[in-house]
Amino acid sequence: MERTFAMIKPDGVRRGLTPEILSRIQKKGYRVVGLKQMMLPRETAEAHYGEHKERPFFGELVDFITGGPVVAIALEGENAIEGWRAMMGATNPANAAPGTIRADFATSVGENVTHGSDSPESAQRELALFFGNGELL
Ligand code: ABT
Ligand code: MG
Repeated sequence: MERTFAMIKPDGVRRGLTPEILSRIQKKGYRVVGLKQMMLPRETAEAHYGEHKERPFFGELVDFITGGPVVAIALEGENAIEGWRAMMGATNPANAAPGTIRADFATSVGENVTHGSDSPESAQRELALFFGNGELL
């Protein structure tokens, strides 16, 4: 069993995709062990995307992710980190495989509907950033 951090980004929430995405998670069989809709404080967003601090798109990225409510989700399941990334598809929707969330719904690299941790280290770091002690089942 593995845990990962998933997030529905502001574009996904704004477009009413939350039920569709939760439905896909449920059909896949992952257990939702944490769930909340929230506005991201700027400090949390900057910490979350810390690895991209020096990239030219960092400011835009933080503006986007703090620009509306997100849905933070903690998932548990076998191979959940890779499995959830596979369900999302490639970062750039133009390269995302058919049937993935990004192929079906994302409009651009910057607004790509969902997030998923990319390694066990990221998953642990991001779960701790978004969920406090006692918030996870
Ligand atoms: P995240 O789930 O947001 O981390 O996306 P993913 O891991 O698939 O992709 P990475 B490489 O981590 O991108 C993080 C965010 O930065 C955006 N981005 C990325 C750009 O806007 N331009 C770029 O050239 C690149 C490489 C896409 C991701 N986010 N959002 N939202
Ligand atoms: Mg990433």
